[in-house]
Amino acid sequence: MNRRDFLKSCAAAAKGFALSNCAVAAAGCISSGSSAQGRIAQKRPNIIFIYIDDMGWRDVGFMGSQYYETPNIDRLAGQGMVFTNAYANAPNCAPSRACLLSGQYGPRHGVYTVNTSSRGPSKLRKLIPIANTTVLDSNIITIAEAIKPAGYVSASIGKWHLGNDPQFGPIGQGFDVNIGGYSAGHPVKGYFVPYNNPELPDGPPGEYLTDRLTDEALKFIQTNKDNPFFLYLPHYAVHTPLHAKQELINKYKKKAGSNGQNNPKYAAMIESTDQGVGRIMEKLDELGLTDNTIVFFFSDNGGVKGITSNQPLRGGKGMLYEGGIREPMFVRWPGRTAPGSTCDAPVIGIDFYPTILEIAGVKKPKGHILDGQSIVALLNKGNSKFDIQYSKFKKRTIFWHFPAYLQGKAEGARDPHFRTRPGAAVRLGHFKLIEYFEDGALELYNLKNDISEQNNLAETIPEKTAELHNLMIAWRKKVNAPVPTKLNLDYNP
Ligand SMILES: [Ca+2]
Repeated sequence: MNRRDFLKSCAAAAKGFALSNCAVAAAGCISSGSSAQGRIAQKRPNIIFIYIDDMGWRDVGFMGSQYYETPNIDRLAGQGMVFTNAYANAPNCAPSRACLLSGQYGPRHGVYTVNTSSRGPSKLRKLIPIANTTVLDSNIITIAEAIKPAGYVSASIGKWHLGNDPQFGPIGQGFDVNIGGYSAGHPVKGYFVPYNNPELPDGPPGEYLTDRLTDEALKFIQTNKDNPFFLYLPHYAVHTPLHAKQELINKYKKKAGSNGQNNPKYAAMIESTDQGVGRIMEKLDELGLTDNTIVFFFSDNGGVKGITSNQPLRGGKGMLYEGGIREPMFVRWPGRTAPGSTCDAPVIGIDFYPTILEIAGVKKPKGHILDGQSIVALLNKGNSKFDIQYSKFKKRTIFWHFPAYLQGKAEGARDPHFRTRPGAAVRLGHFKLIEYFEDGALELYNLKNDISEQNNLAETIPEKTAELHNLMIAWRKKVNAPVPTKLNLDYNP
């Protein structure tokens, strides 16, 4: 079923006809036209997905930062379950978002990187990389479209980075509200008014973008307090440019750095983001929505080397090493996630789509491929399904496919010219294999005792290397993942 047919069948369901394709689990699936319907619909939990841009694994207090101050985020994390092995689907922005919103691995939609896949000096690129797609195909049924038949009103407030409305922006992709989302991957004029954002009218002089997005989120929650809502809140923060409020910058200038984290402007941006999270939680409390609202917290790729430190992880944004893809992540679901609980099972961006479907009580849209798995059964350790699911997640393979060049010199990278050359990665259990397409080189790491990926075991444990490489090759076949093989005639290192 394509997207148009899916939406048509949902419209039919809304009128009370064939419900099967939309899988409405209970009555009251369409948002409240009356207070009685509203009460029924409110049984479905609200979903808030806080998605920080470029935030590294250790950039929050609950993950051990001693420099950045995130008391609100930490409190929220402490009321939920923290996932210590959570991954972005890619080491940079657009592909991670495309995977999250579609529930599909990169080769299904072709969004592999940001802008062109041919970044960096041509003479240093041995291969012609796979062409990149910069918009998410509008025929793909996004999370917002999938849960709409259950009565969810959805908003995307913040960065989109996958094309423009009316077709490829949030509205084109099924959100009811779009505030600030278009093709840009960062605030083009900066974080203070004027924003020059076609989807965000400027506020008063001095207004700060992170605060404004929080204000908009509060308004959306207030407006939709009586019906189930899905608030996708992809903050522009903490992506560059590093613009922050002066009083916060001054505060961090006086504070000693720790563990390689010492940038006052970046710290100030993180604190403004944290204040926004605090205000959203206050709003939920004020409206009595806390118990019926599930909050996700996640980032789209690793912290940027030179701005923050991802220690003890190797590398940062743009790399397939852990520093580029491992993210701070938690879920708070009152009554479900035990306060202070943690989970070390690897989870990845494509898992959120099926997770949100399960929360919303909606079946997978017919014909839509989902590459991830719902993490709902992992959220409650007392759940009878927990042990089975936990063991499944610990044993499953997850993949990254990055057939593109990302320029830039950065500590932790494999070579001095590129953060990443075309390559791929797979994780199974504690082992992770990285393959480089230019020369076929393989790196195998045991993350259990080498989280910093310093000890390449590819030749020490050839049978494990072969096992993971074969899994990667089989997966590429399954998802039609293109591998660059054409030589670049300009290559002259
Ligand atoms: Ca990013």
